[in-house]
Amino acid sequence: MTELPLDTAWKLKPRNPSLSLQDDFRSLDGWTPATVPGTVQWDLQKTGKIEDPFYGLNERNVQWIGEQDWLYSLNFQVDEQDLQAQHLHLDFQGLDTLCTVWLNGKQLLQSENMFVGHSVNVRPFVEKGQNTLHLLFESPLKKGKALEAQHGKRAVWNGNPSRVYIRKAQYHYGWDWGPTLLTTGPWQPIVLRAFEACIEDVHAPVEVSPALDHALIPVQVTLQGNMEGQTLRLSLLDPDGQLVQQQDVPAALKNAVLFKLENPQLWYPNGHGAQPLYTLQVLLTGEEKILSQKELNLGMRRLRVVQEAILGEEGSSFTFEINNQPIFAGGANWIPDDLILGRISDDQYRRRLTQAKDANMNMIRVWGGGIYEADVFYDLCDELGLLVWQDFMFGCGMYPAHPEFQASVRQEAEHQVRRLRNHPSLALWCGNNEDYQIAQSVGAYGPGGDESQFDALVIYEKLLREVCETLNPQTLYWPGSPFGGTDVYGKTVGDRHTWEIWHGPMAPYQEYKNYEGRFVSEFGLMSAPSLALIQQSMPENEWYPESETFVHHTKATGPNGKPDGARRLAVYQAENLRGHRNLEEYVYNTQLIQAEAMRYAYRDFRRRFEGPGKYAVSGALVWQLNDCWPVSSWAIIDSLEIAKPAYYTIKREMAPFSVGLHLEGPLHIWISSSHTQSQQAQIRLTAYTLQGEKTSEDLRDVLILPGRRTDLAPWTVQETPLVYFAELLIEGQIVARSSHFPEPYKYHTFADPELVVEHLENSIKITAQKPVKGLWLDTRHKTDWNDNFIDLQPGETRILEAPNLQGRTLTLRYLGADSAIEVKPQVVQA
Ligand code: BMA
Repeated sequence: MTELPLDTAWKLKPRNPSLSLQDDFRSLDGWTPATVPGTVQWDLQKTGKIEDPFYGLNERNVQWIGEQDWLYSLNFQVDEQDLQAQHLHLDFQGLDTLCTVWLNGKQLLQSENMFVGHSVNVRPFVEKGQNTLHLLFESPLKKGKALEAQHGKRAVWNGNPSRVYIRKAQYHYGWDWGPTLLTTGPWQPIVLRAFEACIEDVHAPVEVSPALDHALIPVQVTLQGNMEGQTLRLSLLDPDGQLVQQQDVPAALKNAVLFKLENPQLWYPNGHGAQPLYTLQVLLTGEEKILSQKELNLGMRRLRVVQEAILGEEGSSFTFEINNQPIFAGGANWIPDDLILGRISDDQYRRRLTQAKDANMNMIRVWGGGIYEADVFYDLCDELGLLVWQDFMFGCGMYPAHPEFQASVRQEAEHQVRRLRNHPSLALWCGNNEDYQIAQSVGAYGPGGDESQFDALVIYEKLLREVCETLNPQTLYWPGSPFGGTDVYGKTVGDRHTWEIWHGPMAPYQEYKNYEGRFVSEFGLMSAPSLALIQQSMPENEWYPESETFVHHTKATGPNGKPDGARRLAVYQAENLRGHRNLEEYVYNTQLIQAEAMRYAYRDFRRRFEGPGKYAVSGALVWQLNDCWPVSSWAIIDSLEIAKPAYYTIKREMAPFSVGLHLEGPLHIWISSSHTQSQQAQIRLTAYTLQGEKTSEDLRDVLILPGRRTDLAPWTVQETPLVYFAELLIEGQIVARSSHFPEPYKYHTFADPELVVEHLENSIKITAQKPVKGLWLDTRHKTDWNDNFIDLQPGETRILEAPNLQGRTLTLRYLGADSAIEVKPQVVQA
């Protein structure tokens, strides 16, 4: 097989409607060089024809691009040898979105779905020597509106409502954390493929026995072309690359084999064990030469989603069980890491997913308003132990279900399920994001709802289910997120999005425990991005939270469609903190509030993972891990890749051992563990006045039970208000910490902590004399701290490490500080 990527010498231009299409392609005017794969927006930016849409208010000036049609053109050469191959295909791996393709004047393809790849037999059209490809991309907005006029306007949350008619990443239409940028172009490679015979697809659904002592690996290979006299060689390599099994079969007779592995090395999610990956190599050979090959990484794991009764409670659990071990799925929702998709490098994917892993996360939800992610994303999830909750790409809308639409969705689903089904990280397929909620809100679902108004029900409950159950029956199909019970907002069955905090009634974030679900697949609280990002993405005269540009970079809107991000943030700030005096303090305050909210959320949700028979809450996925541009949002990592304080809070709450404290009368204390063994430990409790005088201390022995919560007897200390610290010790070493400062913070004046700070080469050493909360170190760059946003007790010294401090000056701030403190690098004499 030879592959010729058509990735150079392309040109593009806006369609000139005053010319016929043919004349427009023929005319020499207006063309500029184009990158393929790529998009119009990115090319125009690179060539200086538009300004960076992410800077300042520039987004407003580039809307015309999505409202207009575009042409792409390429001349390419085909030589005699390629022409002699039995099969000649042109593969369009992804076209964004409404695209008609002509080769040498003959129409090859009309594509209306960004999530589908096409492989077209071009043998009848290709000529020796020069060939010409013409692509017309029509405006998704114009086409969507035309379909809307034909089929009716539909309810949506976020973006132009015509989006539901177009199979394009829905966040491109604008979201409550993203700009509107209707990208256009061949966003995935275009490749000319010449072959005699080739491997189209390999499916290897691993089945690990209930006793975990062996695995069956049936392998099914889909072939194309002439198989006479050709051989398929299937090799299974262990995680060290050693060949463990091999089978040769004549390709014309057989395309399936079964491997059986005794005592397989088991794959576990992050924090629960290792991620050994076996390799399956498939070779198609004929006449001593390799015609085609494919390689898959396989993980040996037994995965189930258990829904069973909960002792003394209503409804049923929703627990991921891996290798017979129930786990608390702690993680995050993922949105595309950029709006310009082609810009996301493999390394960027690695950095972002590594951040998730380093925060002790074990699950990522690929949210339905984005894209089915790049292959590298899932490879990394396999490698890093991040389970994937995979939505189908429908979000916050009343989608249509007319026959052409369903046909397109079926093609998309089949394509994507085939592509992703072999990944060990793939844990669940999910029909959509919040479409059952919007249906319930318009009276088409839920108690008293008229389901005849819910057209897309046939997609979520029939079409997608059928595709998954046919192509990937090993993975659970779940119709929506959220879904379960008769009321989609119910708390006792299935998964739930908890937005009573932030949205809806704007309940205090201290109340997450009142809004739990069996699996909380969304919840979050907004904050500003890093100061560095604000300064990089706005002109200096706009560096204040009330500026037009700042508001433009806060996309949250209320039910009336008007911006409401700053307003809601102001309420949470006013309830908890004293006011900010400058932008830097504003950033800190909003980020502190977000971090505190996440402490309550993860801690209280995990607390309800109580043990066998009582997995009352089995998952917590924060909305959202990442951002796609510079914005105030719910993200815990901003688009400069800088982790916010909430990131470190989540890391602590999701650690293998975490300590929970709640002051409800006495101090309630518990430990959550994800270890599989019991552990003898000690817990040291200390209480101080706000001025830092120690009032009580207690040291207790505790046997921590595995994979669940262990409660300790409550601690009663008389004086109030007090600051409490808890340290969990194993053989004298602190393995987890927790603290409780009196709330609301705004009522209390905290003593000056009298910090002593040393900036060493790759670490910062800090000693406090008084209790200090929320101590935050900011280098204005992405810095991979082992810990940050910490609380210290009087006399305590902590060393925070980061491999990439590089002698950077940093600023330090804590709750109640009058101003930020600058810490310069210094060499400390030994
Ligand atoms: C969730 C998501 C998104 C949205 C977020 C914040 O429910 O599914 O649609 O961005 O809320 O409002």
